[in-house]
Amino acid sequence: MFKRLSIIAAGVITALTLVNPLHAAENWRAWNIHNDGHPNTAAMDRFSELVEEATGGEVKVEVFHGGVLGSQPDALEQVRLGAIELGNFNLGPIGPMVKEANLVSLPFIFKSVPHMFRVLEGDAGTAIADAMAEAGVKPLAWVDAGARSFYSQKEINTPEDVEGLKIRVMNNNLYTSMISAMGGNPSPMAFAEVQQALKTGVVDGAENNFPSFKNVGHYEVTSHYSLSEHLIIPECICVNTAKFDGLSPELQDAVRGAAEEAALYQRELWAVQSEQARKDVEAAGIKVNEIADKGPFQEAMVKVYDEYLAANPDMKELVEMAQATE
Ligand code: GTR
Repeated sequence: MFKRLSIIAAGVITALTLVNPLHAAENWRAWNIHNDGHPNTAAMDRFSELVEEATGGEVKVEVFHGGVLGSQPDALEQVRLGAIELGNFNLGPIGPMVKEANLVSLPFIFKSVPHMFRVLEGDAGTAIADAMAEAGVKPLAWVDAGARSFYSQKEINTPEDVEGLKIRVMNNNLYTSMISAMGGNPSPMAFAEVQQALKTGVVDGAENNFPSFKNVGHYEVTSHYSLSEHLIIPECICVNTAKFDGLSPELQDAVRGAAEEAALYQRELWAVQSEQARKDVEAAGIKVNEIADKGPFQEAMVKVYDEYLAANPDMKELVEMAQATE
């Protein structure tokens, strides 16, 4: 009896599979930490449209904005495990799970955003992408996140100005070392908690780019943004490796193409909107100060590099590759 039923069931499933060309439709969920008004939110929405178009609806991506699917480290773990398929991730919190990705979290490793992209497009970028894919978080395209600078109630011009300040950092030991090397007190914390922590004085300052500084209201609870530009950290549109590898080669190309196009769109939006975010926070009363000489900040980081490379000698090659990239 059971055997007959299962033969019938198998027959029905086979028939459905043949008749229904949509049997393989993939419905993917994507994590995005940002809200409306941030360039990455618009770019991720565009990505979702592009994927649907390019795959003829065989792959659909629903983007969840505002970090509602969890904090960044949690969401990364979920993508790694395949519980969430995709995300727009910052490479900072990827460092603790993928050693190679930590290259981008070394302060002042990149001379500029274009330099950062040139490194990513070279062998160092390939090594990072391969290691990420191996860990289950495969980058489909790289996204701009500008440079990160300090903000607090105090103008910062030298590393000594950071001394004694409690500064929120993302979850990565390189950032705690970076703040400690300036005599500050690092406080790793989820992005969603930072505004309240700044407001109540749990931390004295934080560091980020202009769009994030503006989008989640950090500028409402600080007064100075000091252009230290100590970190230039790229972001990715990243997918669970197994899910991506499970697609046909045609669908893989379509999804990758959509991510590349969305990333180019993001870079255009970023250029315009990060300028605008700066103007907006200045109009709201934030004092933005240039730092004439970043040399002392870079000198303070020598210790961070030395300790990091002593503990991770296998990262020397990637560091040298980045430094040798024109
Ligand atoms: C933003 C970045 C987010 C998140 C955040 C943070 O600039 O886009 O992914 O990393 O910074 O500071 O936690």
